[in-house]
Amino acid sequence: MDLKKIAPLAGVAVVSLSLLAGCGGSSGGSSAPAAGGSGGAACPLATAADPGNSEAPSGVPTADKAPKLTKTSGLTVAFSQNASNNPWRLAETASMQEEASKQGIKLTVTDANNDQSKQISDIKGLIAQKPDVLFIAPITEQIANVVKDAGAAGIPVFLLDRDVDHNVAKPGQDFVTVIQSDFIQEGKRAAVQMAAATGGNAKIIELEGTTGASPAIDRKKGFDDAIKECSGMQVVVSQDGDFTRAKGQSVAETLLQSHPDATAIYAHNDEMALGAIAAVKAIGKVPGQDIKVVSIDGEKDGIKAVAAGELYATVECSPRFGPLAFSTMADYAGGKPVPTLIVNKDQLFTKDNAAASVDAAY
Ligand code: GYE
Repeated sequence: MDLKKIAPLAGVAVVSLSLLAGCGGSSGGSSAPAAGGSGGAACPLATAADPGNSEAPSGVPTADKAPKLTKTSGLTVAFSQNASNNPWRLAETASMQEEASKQGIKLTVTDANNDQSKQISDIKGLIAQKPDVLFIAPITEQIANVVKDAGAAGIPVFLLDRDVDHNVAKPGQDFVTVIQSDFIQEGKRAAVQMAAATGGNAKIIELEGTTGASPAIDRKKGFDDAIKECSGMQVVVSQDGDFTRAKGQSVAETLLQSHPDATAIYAHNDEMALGAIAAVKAIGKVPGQDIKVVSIDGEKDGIKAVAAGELYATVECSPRFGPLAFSTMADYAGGKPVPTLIVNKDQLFTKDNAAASVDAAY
């Protein structure tokens, strides 16, 4: 959630939104004692506690100008999913379907196969069907125009897990709200784990999520900004791995070759981290020892890799949107004020809780 993207509606002071900048939690790193490895500069992050979730955003406007939802029963609801190529996406779709069926709501789901132009045509097709409500998990911020089209057609749109460009589609106006994790904070939490893993001395390969996707933009910002506190930590190269295991593996293979001095990998999701771990093994190095890996999501295979010591930590980003998505929709239908930004709370998986967390994971 980048401050720049929060379009202040109707005179809401930007200053009140500055709490969103990702400095939440109880214990930051700045007052922690200096650490640092062999001869490296002091790195306060290396001994900092997990900063935890950011504070709940305050001063967020409510969705007053978006299309209204007056129907409370017999709703037709559609969900434009951007891909089904990883456990996270499958868990999100399943969570939406479970909640819809619990409530006796028929949910139409489209799958864009990780293709932006397909998602745009999927949404155009759904607009033509005139559903009462449209949930969208945007592939990138660039699909804002078609989000705006849905709003202009009078359909209340709820964005799930990723945002769109607010210069084009205005929250609370063109769409009702976006429900997501605080990705900047996730990047910051990952940075603290990386500093702990490496003693604050690391040459890092960064595997970015899909270019233009809001979690890729914000996870990069949160991490890169946080490690500025530690001169011994540098991102030596950063490249798009498209949030997939296969691309994560092939990009990591190339970057490990071109940067043989790399000692760590920060991946914007577990799938890319798991691909990267395979790439590390392929060059005869030991993940968790020669190359420390940190990522985000908390999928089952990721948590297993933490338990096995191959992944140092994974910051949770929950895909289980169903209950909150449908309760937010019900609030909106019932005329309750709905904020234009709703932020999930997430935990952290480390070697201390990984084994015990595997069974409940997706
Ligand atoms: O981390 C990733 C998925 O948008 C928050 O997208 C989501 C991200 C999630 O493909 O694994």
